[in-house]
Amino acid sequence: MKLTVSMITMNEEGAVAKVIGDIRRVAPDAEIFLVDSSKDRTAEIAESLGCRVLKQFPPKGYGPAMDKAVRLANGEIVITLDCDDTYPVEVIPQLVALIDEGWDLVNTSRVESRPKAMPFANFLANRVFALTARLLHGLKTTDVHSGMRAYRKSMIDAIEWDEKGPALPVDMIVIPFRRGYKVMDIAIDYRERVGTSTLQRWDSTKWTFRRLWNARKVKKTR
Ligand SMILES: Nc1nc2c(ncn2[C@@H]2O[C@H](COP(=O)(O)OP(=O)(O)OP(=O)(O)O)[C@@H](O)[C@H]2O)c(=O)[nH]1
Ligand SMILES: [Mg+2]
Repeated sequence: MKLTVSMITMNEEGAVAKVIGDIRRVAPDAEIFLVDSSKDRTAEIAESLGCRVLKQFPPKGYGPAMDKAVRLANGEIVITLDCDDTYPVEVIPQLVALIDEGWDLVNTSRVESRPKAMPFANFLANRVFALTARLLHGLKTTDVHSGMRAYRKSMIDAIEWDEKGPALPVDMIVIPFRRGYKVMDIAIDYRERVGTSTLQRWDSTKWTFRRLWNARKVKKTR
């Protein structure tokens, strides 16, 4: 199996069928894998469309779901994205090509310029988080919270993080970078969400800085 597209889902029945259809159009041979913590029909819809679904209920939060979504993928490449129709699935082939070229992690940045679909405060916060990552770790990125990334699976298998607590996407990019893996950004468009956001601003901000700070302890091998 070459590619897995993994999504974590909580009550995304309004978006899930469209997102799966969009993925299939650009990556017909990919495994589509969902870690689902929904009360609604998200899992049934995904299964009826031929996706693999792992049920995680009651919900454990973003981190424990995302950890399973990447670790239990069968593909040699794992691409993550939110199941809310915000991310451009058309870039999936480009992400795969970049991993094939030798990058270990290709991050997509929503905030190269400010997207209309993102409130200014969120845009600013994202740029400050990314700047902190650059100052503390030397990581050249503009977005440490993107939900859309491609990972080489063998790299995921070699890396550990604490999946409990918010803001796991920070560790999922900073730790591989510190460990010497090849990490790059591409810019993408970011669209208006279908359904309601689960983002908890304060908790996410606090945990973002905590994770950025604590990652200094990860031995630098670059
Ligand atoms: N399985 C699982 N999925 C979750 C959980 N919390 C959020 N999700 C999913 O994770 C993805 C990202 O959540 P969003 O609500 O879009 O949060 P966000 O992307 O940080 O914020 P915005 O997109 O800006 O609203 C979505 O597909 C959600 O359905 C959870 O506890 N368990
Ligand atoms: Mg989202």
